Amino acid sequence: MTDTAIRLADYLAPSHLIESVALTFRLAPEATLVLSTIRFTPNKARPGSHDLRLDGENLTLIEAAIDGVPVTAEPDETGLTLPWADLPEGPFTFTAEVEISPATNTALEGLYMSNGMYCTQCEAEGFRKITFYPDRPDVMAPFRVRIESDMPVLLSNGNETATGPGWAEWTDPWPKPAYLFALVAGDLIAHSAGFTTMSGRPVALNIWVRPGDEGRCAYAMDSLIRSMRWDEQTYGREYDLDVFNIVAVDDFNMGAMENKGLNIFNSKYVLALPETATDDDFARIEAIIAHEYFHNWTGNRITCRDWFQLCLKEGLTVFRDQQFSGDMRSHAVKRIEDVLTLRARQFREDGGPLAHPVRPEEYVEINNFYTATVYEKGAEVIGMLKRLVGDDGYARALDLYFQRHDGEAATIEDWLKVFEDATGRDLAQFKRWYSEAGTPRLKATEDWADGVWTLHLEQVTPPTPGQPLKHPKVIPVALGLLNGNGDEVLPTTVLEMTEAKQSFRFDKLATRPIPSILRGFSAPVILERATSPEERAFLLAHDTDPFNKWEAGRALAKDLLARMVTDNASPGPDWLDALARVATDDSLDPAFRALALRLPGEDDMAQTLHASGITPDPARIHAARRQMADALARRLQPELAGLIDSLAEPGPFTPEARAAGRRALRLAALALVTRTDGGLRAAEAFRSANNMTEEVGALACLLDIGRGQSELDTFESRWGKDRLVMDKWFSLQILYAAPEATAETTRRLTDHPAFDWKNPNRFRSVLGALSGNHAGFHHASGDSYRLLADWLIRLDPLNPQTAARMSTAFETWARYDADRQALIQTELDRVLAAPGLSRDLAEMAERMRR
Ligand code: 0A1
Ligand code: ZN
Repeated sequence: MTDTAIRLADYLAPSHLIESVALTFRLAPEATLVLSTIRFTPNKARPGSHDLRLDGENLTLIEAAIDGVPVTAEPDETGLTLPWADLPEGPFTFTAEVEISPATNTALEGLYMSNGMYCTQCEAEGFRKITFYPDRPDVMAPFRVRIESDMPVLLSNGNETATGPGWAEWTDPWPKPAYLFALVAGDLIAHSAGFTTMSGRPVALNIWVRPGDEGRCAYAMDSLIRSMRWDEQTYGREYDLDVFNIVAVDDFNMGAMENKGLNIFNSKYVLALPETATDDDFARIEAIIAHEYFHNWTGNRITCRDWFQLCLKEGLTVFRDQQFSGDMRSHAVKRIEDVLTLRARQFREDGGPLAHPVRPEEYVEINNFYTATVYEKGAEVIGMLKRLVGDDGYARALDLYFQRHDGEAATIEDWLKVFEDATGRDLAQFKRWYSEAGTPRLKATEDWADGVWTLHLEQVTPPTPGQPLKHPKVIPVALGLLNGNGDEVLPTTVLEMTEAKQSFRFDKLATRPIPSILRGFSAPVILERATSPEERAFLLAHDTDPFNKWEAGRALAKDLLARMVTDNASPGPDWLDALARVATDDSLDPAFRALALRLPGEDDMAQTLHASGITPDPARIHAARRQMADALARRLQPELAGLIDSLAEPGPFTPEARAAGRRALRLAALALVTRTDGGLRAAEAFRSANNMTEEVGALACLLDIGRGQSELDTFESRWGKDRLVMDKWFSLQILYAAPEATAETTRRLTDHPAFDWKNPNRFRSVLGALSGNHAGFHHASGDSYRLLADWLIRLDPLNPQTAARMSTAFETWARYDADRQALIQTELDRVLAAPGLSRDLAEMAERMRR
C-alpha cells in the first residue's frame, strides 16, 4: 500500500498551464466521441525541460496531435506522456479524439448514464475518464463545450452561448479545474425561477428533473434563493453567471456536487413533498442546496491546490452551511444536531484505525478521504478559529481571503495566513488542528477556597495510526459560571488553553460556582470531569447555554446507561424526574425537548464504554437502552397523551422549523406511548398521517415494539413506485429488527425484487441500515459481518467508491471482544483476498486490518 501512496511532501507545481479548453461531445451510449482542443503553455513556476503528463483512464484514443502534428506516443493504463522533445518551446495546441462508453460506466465517475440520461461526476479524479488532461485542481482553465445529441436538454458549465437542433454550446468564462466540469443530456423538465443579485444582475434558476418530478422541486428552489441571498448578506458573495442549473439524478455516489453553474444532485436531496419527505429530509435538502451553492466561492472561485487541501473548501463550506441552517432555523438545535453527528461519525473515525488529520499527508485513493474528519472536523476547526479571533476578526480574514485568492488554487497555509495578516495573531500552534489526528481529551478539575475558584485543565490526545506522539493544541474553552440560584455570575468567556496543563483563576466569588464548561461545544474534544448526578440535573434545569443544558441531560443519561450495562443499575428518579421536567416544560422549544428525549445511541454508548476501558457488549447495551426507554415511558405516562394532543398541528403541513420541532416532540412522545399501549396510538397515527414525517414516524414506533407488519404492507402498496420513499421502507425494517433477526431480515430484503443493488441509494438503504443497527450488526453469530462483506465484495467491481465507503462499518472492530474482533478480521481478510479488488476498497480494508 505504501509504495503507491501519494504524499503532500512530494507536491510539484504543474509543468504546463492551460489557457483555454474546447470540448465537443458526440453522445452515444456505448461510443461517445470526445474531441478536445487544449491550449497549453509552459509553467514559469516550474522551469526546466519537462514531459507533459496527461491523465487518462478507460479511454480509447483515436488520434491526437500537437499543433497539428500527430502524436506517436501510446497511452498507458493511467495516461499519456508527451515527451519534452516533441513539445514546442512556447504555447501549443493539443488536440485529441477519444471514445468512451457512458452506458457501461457503473462506477458513476466520469461520464455515465442514469435512467437514460447522461451525466458526469468528476470530483475528485473523474475527468481523466472523459479525456486526456492534467487532472489536478491547480490547473485551471476557461472551458467551451459543444454537446451534440438528440436529447432534448443539453447542459454544461457556464452560460449557454449558442444552440440549434441537436446541439448546444456552453461557455464558462471562469477558470476552473477539471473536477468542476459537468455535462448533462436528457429528457428533463425544469422548475424555474429568477434571482436578482445585490448588484442588480438577473440570474435564471432551473432545477432539472425527470418528467413527473417537476412538482417536487419547490422546497429546493426556495432553499437555493435563500442561500443566494444569505451569501450576499453574510459574506458579501454574489453569484457570477447568468444561469444556475441544478440537475437531480437517481444514481449518484454522494450527496451532491458543486460543478460550476451546473450542480448535480442525488435526487434524494432535491425532491420533496410533504407526502414523500420527512422533516429531516427537508432540513437536509436545505443544507445541501446551500452547501453546494456556497461552494461557488469557497471551492470554485477559490479552489484547492491539491487534494490534501480538501478541507480548505469542505471544512469552510460545511461551516458556512451550518451557519446558514442555524440562521434559518434555531442555532441551539442546529448546534446540538451537528455535535451529535460529529460524535457519531467523526469521533468514531478519529478513535479507530481510519483516523487521519483534517489535512491528511498521504493517500492511496483520494475518494477515501471525503470523510467526517475532513468535512465535519474541518468545520469545527474553523469554528474554533472564529471563536479565537472574534466575529470581526473572522469577517476581516474572510474578506482578505476572497480578495487575495480569488481565481487561485490555494492551501491551508494561505488560509491561515489571511487570519494572521488580518488579526495579527500567530497561528503556528493552532495549525496542529490540521496536522494531528485524534480527539483530544480535556480533563477538568477544580479548587475552591476563600472566594477563589480555579479550573485546572489537562489535554491529552491519544496516539493515532502513524502519529504516536501528540502536542498540545490551542483549545478555546467557553466557560460560564452559575450560582446556586441558577444566575450567571460569569457570562460566557472563552479561555484559551495552549499548554498541556493550565489553570484559570476566578476570584471575588460569593459562593462556590457551578461551572458550565465547553459551552456551545467550543472545541471538538472529549470533556472529562467527575460530575455528580445532582450537578448535571441542576445544569439541565438551569444552564443558560442551550448546548450545555442539553449536554447535561445527555451526560446524565449516558452515566445511567453505562451503570445499567456494567452494574445492572436501573433508572432512578434523578434522571427520570429531570427529564420529565424538560419534556413537559412548555417554555422550552419543542425541538429542544425532542432532542433531550432522544436516548444515547448504542454505537455512541459502545464507543464511550470502550474509551473508559470497558469492552462493550452490544446485546447488553441494546437491552439496557430499551429498559431505559420503558422506564421513561412509565414515568411520563400521565403526561404523554396530553402532550401528543397539544402538539397536533392545525392546518396544512409546512416544513419550517417551528412546525418540524413540534412534530419531532410529538413523535418522541408517541414512541414512548407505544411502549405502554401496545401500539394502539401509533397505529392510529399511521392511519391518519397526512405527511411522511408522521407516516414513517408512526411506522418506526410500531416496528420498534415488533409490530407494524400490516402497516409495512400498506406502505409498500402505497409507495411501491416511489424510489426515494421505498428506500425508507427498506431501511426501517432493518434498523428496527431485533438483534437476532437483523441479518436474516437484511438477507430477505436483498432478495426483494425492488432491491436494485446497483443503485447507491438503495444499496445504502439496505446494507447501510444493517451496520446502523448496532446490536444486529454486532450479533455474536457474525452473520451480519459476513453478509456485509459478501455484498462489499459483490459491489466492488462495479462501484468501488460506494463499496469502500460502506466498508467503514468495520472501523470499530477494536472496541469489541476477542471473538468479534476475530470475526471481523476474518471478513476483512476475505475482502482483501477478493480477486481484482479495487484500489479504493483495498486501501480501506488494509487500513482497518489489525
Ligand atoms: N464536493 C462534493 C462532494 C463530492 C465528492 C466526491 C464526489 O464523487 C467522488 C461527489 C461529491 C460536496 O462536498 O458536496
Ligand atoms: Zn462540499
